[in-house]
Amino acid sequence: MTANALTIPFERIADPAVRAIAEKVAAGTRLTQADGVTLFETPDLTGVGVLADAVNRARHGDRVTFASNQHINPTNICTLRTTCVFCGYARLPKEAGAYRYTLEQVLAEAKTGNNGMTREFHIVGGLDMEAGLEYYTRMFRALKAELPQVHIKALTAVEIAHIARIEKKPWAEVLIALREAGLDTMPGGGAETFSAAVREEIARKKLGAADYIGVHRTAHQLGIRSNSTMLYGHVESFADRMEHLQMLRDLQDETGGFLAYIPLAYHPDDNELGKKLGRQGIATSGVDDLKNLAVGRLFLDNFAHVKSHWIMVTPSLSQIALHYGVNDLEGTVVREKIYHAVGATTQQSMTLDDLLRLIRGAGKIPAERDSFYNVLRTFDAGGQGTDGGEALPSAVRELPSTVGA
Ligand code: V47
Ligand code: SF4
Repeated sequence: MTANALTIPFERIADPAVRAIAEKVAAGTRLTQADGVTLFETPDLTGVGVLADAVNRARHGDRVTFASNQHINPTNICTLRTTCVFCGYARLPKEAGAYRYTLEQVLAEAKTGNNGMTREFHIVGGLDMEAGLEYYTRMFRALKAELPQVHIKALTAVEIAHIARIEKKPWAEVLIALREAGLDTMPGGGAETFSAAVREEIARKKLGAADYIGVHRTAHQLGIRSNSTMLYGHVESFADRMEHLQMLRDLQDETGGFLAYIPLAYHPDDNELGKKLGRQGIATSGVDDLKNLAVGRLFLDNFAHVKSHWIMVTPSLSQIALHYGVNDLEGTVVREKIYHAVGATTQQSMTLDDLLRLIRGAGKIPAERDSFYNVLRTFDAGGQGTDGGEALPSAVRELPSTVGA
């Protein structure tokens, strides 16, 4: 789905090693893991950026999409609370601050966000022994009964494997039951960094890389599409990052089931790993954030969408990232909890006006999308949405300018 011809401004690439990679991109040759390491190592950030931008423009032109979504975190109780040392969100069952929403609480929260205009619920939580298949199937059925138009993107591969273990059922059976109850797609969380040595250090006991890939493969085979992530900026090496991206690219070659890639910047506050690394208050660098997005765009040549998560890297950096290969922004998220538990100081939601200003400020054209990345409406310079060709529900035509809480 190429929108434009690929035009690489070679004259803006200073480092000969990056130029050599640009030649490969121009020739349609796939990048290797070693190429990815070179892109991470080079001081030529601009060179990496213009290359990723050229590839992104060829696919998407100047269009930048976003979705109107709402995060719901139904439980923070998690059996891995003491071994995922980078996580500040989880609690043990009897620990202060532990919570598990009742069905009524989930429904109440679902109805509060976005003035009723939410198109997607993003539902993730801890590995809670009391939150099995019944807890989630009842939740999804009730959400679909109350808000049938809302897409349910829920449960990471790690949560699916946890439910399967509790229920003593294969992953496929769990996924089929959840889909029957209303699950539409899966988020990409839980991947962290796939390297076994890194996992041993930051996420001991967590589902391993092969099983993370295995759950996504099973979902894709059942027709359930999913996202993919990588947590970066902790103890991993550039080679670890590239091994991770290789596994994602390989599965995408096999199934084509991934919708998007979202690199997640590690936040060091209020978690054991941040203390151990002496990194309290020191988040990832802007250069590394941009490199992760750009390398994702260049190496994952079989992924259509690369998303920047403004909650994690700030809206300002996400805006700049629109010139480093990014074509999608995490949307009008309502009440994000997970990153705010570990030091994210960004706001917890963004209004539609703010999002439009941010995208236009980068010289791009904002467009609202659905959860499968179909464009619903494109915004012209005057701020009004124009239909993307499909019939839109009347509620969308009347979307208020403030969609955040
Ligand atoms: O897997 C936990 C990350 C993830 C920290 O699929 C942390 O559309 C940084 O995956 N610093 C869950 N990150 C969230 C997630 C996600 C987010 C937005 C969109 C999508 C999508 C998926 O949050 C976890 C973990 O990698 N996380 N702790 C931390 N200290
Ligand atoms: Fe639990 Fe996920 Fe936090 Fe690990 S990252 S402790 S699995 S909530």
